[in-house]
Amino acid sequence: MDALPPLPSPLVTQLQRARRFAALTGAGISAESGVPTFRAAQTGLWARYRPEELATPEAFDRDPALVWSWYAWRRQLVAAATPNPGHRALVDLANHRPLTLITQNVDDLHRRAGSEEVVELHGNINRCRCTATGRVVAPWDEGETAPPPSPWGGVLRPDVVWFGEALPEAALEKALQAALDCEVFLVVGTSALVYPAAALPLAALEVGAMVVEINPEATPLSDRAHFSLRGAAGELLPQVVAACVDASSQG
Ligand code: BV8
Repeated sequence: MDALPPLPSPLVTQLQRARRFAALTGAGISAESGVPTFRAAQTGLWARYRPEELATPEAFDRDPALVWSWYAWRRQLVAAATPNPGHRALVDLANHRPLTLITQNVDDLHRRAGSEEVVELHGNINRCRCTATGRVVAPWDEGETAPPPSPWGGVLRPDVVWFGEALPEAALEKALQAALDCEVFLVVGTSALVYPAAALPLAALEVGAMVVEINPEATPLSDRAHFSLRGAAGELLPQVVAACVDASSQG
């Protein structure tokens, strides 16, 4: 891998000074682990569906077996994936600085990388919940091609937040508090299109935090962020974290 260009000196200076960090991650941080991003073309069977058409209560009500199979396919993908240097860099940052790690991802890769506290805004694909009682169930018989019956009446559904569903209140409150309290808000691998998650870096900007975006492509946040670094999370995040924790790092 070619040597990365140095980070802008003003960014390094501020990263070295900062003591309170928050990070919001999206599907892009898991791309280098081989997990397709939410909007990248779905492969094979799923090429003809858009995620927004499957990740909804209406889709589940209309065709529970189709939606259940989509999640079973994604669970297999995620189980075969391993955390990458981007996930591990955030573990390293949390070992040196106070960090609130907020993720939109449901793939559990932050926890598998070693992050102990992860604010899961959109749930977790490795949990299910009962449609009748909301009680969480794990594990369950994955051999089903349709949602298995739950022990409490109703059937099982993935314990994730679908479009049109409210986010878990406690998680959203904790994420907003972190956005308002942090000095540096890292925004990694998200298209910054889905709300209310996409509002978090805007809240951080409002209170004067330094917002740093890491993404190979521009997003609606790019022009508002103090720094928008074009590149892959697996490459840039270790470099940014090294600047945060290594006082001797040269900018
Ligand atoms: C809500 C979990 C209100 C499921 C997800 C009309 C009707 C109803 C709601 C709405 C509406 N219009 C707008 C809304 C609000 C809606 C919304 O924002 N829609 C968008 C599309 C406009 N939001 C909601 O519905 C939310 N709920 O508003 O409820 C409410 C309140 C009270 C009571 C009742 C209701 C719920 C939103 C959550 C939906 N669930 N996921 C599942 O995973 O199956 S969203 C899903 O997409 C992801 O979780 C993620 O959050 C989101 C965005 O995806 P990203 O993570 O950003 O990934 P994406 O593929 O988009 O982008 C990847 C990025 O990575 C790219 O920028 C790419 O360049 C970059 N990248 C690629 N490789 C790399 C990389 N970056 C770094 N390194 C790399 N190597």
